[in-house]
Amino acid sequence: MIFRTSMAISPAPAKFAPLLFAGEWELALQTACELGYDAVEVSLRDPKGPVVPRLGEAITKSGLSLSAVATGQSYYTDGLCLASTDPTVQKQLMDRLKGLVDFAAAWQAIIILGGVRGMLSGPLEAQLAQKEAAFQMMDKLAAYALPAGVRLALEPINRYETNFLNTVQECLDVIDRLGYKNLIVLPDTFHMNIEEASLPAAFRAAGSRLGYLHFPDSNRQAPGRGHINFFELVEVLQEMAYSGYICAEILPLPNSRQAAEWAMQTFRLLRSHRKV
Ligand code: LER
Ligand code: MN
Repeated sequence: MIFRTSMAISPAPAKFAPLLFAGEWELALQTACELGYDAVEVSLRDPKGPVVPRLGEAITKSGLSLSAVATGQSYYTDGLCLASTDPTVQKQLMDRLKGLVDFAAAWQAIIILGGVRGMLSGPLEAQLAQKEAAFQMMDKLAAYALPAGVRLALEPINRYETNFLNTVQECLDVIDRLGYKNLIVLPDTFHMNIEEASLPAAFRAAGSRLGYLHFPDSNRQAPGRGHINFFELVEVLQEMAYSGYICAEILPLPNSRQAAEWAMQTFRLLRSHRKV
C-alpha cells in the first residue's frame, strides 16, 4: 500500500517521551534521510523560538518534508491549553498556534491538537465551559489555517493522560460539530489499543476524515515490537485508499537510532503487504 513515512522528533530535550533524538535535531534529520524516511514530525513549543527558522531551513535542505507539527509541549511545559477559560492564556496560546500554522504552511504540514487540549477539571458545569472554550479556540484556529492550506488534527489520547477526547468517535463528533473541512482525526495506535473496541472499525468510522496516523506498538515502542497487528490495519487503510503519512511516534528504546531503524523495517514490510 502507498503511504508516506515520518518520524516524530523534538529539537528540545525530552524526559521520557515518544520522541526520537530529542535535543539532537541535526542528527535526527541525518538519520531520517539515511533510513529513507519521507518526512519528520516536529514537536514545537514557541514558533518564535530561535531554533525554528534554523530547523525549517535544515528540513528544506535535507530533502525531507515536514509532515506535522506537534503542539503538546505548550501544555506539558508551560501549562497553556485549549480548555483554559482564562483570556490571557487563550491569547498566548492562540498566538503560538497561529505562528505554528504559519511555519507549517510551507510544507502543508498538519498541526496536531492532542496534549494541548489539556484536562477538564472541577464540577460538571465548569468542565462544560472548558470544553466550549476549547471548541471556540479550535474554530478560530481552523478558520485561520484554512486559507493557508493547513489541516488541524484532533488526536484521541488515552484516559490516563487526559479526560478530554479519548476515542476516535469523540473526535469525529467535534469535527462534525465545527464543520471545517481542514479538521481531521489522527488515530494513534498506542492510545487506540487502550480505548477502542476495534482498531479497524475506528479507522472505517473515520473514513475520509482520517488524515494522519501515529503507529507506535502496544508498548509504545517501534511498530513490530509489541502485539498490535499492523498488517490487519494496513489492509483496512488500503481498502480506504489512505495515502497520507504514517508516523513513528515512538519511545527511543533501546535508543533513537535502533528504534527508527526498526520502525522503518516494519514500514517497508507494510508497504509491500498484500491481502491474501
Ligand atoms: C502525542 O502525539 C501523543 O500521543 C500523546 O500521548 C501526548 O504525548
Ligand atoms: Mn500520538
